[in-house]
Amino acid sequence: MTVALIDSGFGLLPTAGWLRHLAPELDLLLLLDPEGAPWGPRSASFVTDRLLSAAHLAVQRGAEAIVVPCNTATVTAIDTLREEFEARVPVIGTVPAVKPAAAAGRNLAVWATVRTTGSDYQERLIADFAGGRPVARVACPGLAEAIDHGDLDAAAEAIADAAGRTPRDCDAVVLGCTHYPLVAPQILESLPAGTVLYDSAEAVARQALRRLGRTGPSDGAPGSIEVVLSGRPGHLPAVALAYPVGRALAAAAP
Ligand code: DGN
Repeated sequence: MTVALIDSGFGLLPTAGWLRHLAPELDLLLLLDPEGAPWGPRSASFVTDRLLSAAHLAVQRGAEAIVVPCNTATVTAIDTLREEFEARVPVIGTVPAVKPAAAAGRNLAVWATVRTTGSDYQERLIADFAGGRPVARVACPGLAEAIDHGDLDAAAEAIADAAGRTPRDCDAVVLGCTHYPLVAPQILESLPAGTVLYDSAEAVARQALRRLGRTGPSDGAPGSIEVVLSGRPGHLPAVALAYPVGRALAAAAP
């Protein structure tokens, strides 16, 4: 069974890592869009077009579920994607983990791309789940791009800038962009000691397995990992190896 994961870039790696960990027998089709990245600062129609064309390719290649480990794409176009595909395959999106962070009674900041930060979707999420607590919205321009380029100096600059705009009384930061867990240690270093990070990767992987009816223990031989880059077959780009989950997935790819 093939599960497709679609993101502009390496943000799909943490969710792919969880799927591999929880259900190693699944075949994973990783669709990255280096030609169109970054999606965070783009228009809604641009992001929607890139997402739909990747999803069409995924279904042509036999994907039996479409996972979108990308908050930007989800808040922009998940309804359109569902209208087009949900009758054929389950479609699983990703939104910032505001709900579990607020349920833990924390003072939150949500770090995300410019598009997610300005979205009505994120505002509804906060209104519905933050229980009236103040939530700081912190856009992190440049951070996802720096991660995709393996440019840890540029990432450090973007992180320091976002940390400087995060209120000091926040004791939890929700990583509302799937790229950011790849630099979680650097983010934690930039924040006051004791700050807790929340991300959605494990929950999204578990939701995908539930939608596929796979709730029991895994069995069978490890599945394949295939990479497609903006419509062309490819390998996981070498800079993915800058991140532990990238190295693990590259090593697991047959
Ligand atoms: N990984 C995407 C997200 O979760 O919003 C953002 C990617 C980007 O291209 N900026």
